[in-house]
Amino acid sequence: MASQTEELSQLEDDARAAIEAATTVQNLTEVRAGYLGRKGSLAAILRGIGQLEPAERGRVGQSANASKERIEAWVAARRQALEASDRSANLAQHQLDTSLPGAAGYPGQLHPVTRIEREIADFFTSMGFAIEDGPEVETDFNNFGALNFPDDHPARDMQDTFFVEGNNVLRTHTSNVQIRAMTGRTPPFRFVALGRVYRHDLDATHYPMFHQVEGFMVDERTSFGDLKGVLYAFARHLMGQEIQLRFRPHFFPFTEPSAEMDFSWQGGWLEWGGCGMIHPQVLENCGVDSERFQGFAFGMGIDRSAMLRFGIPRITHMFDGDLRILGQR
Ligand code: FA5
Repeated sequence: MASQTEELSQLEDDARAAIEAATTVQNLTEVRAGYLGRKGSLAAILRGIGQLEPAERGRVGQSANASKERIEAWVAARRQALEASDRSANLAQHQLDTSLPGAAGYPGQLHPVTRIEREIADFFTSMGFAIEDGPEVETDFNNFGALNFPDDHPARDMQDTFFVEGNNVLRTHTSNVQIRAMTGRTPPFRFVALGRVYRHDLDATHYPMFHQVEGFMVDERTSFGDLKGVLYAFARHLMGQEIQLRFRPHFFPFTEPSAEMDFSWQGGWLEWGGCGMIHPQVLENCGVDSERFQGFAFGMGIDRSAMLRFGIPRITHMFDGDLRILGQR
């Protein structure tokens, strides 16, 4: 009996020293296994209990259990101490310097087309034009018929139309707003309409979805001179005083006479838009007395104005989502 008790006491002393000496949690786990594991020193002592007098067995067993509990308690305390010091070492190593500046965010900004659109709206409202709106899915009548495009007239081919269900189209120009705004109203009035339009078209200066600004004014003494004055002022406001401009005669079924306007671009000319005096038949289609009133109208490409302003060589660049283009100031 005495020898087992001594053995246990020696084992506890050794275990305690080994536990205190453990420097890592892994190390501690190995030490614990050496004393308390199935093949450990305590198990070896317990295996010897069978040879003792029956009276002794209980007492030695109890002492062994008490030793085991003490050793477990020292292991748990040491583990806690080691884990805490691991955590502090970790924190010290990966210290967070809260005084450092944060990562720079990418500031959002408006699309070049939106910026030009807002400038255009400001310019025309300052000249007394009111802003009108119209739908992008439009009836064939408002997009073509009321604008004097006969049903089978080849002029409809001028605009590569996307047809949608029913007798509808994706509007090919903002001129549909002329019909909507004039019908039921009595002149004088001046309107601008800005928005998306769609055509089956794609190259460096054409895109299937693009933007136009439509402007029109109807009064008793409106002339082609007024139209030219407004367009020159508009172009210079948008593209600078130095911009070179030219008018060319053209044909549109809804204006008479009609013209196209170009601006200087990469050593040549780029078509900016169409214009003319509103055809008397279009005025009549909207219930406006064409004997008494005349009007002018124009429809200019906004995307092309943005290309000029921001030096963008291809229209597709504006819709590719490339931040080098979109991030320009
Ligand atoms: C028209 O759309 C007429 N509705 C303009 C008009 C209005 C004339 C009122 C008379 C009175 P046009 O098809 O030429 O016209 O287009 C006008 C402008 O839109 C073009 O000069 C060009 O700047 C722009 N544009 C036309 N197609 C595209 C396209 N696929 N991509 C980008 N811009 C385009």
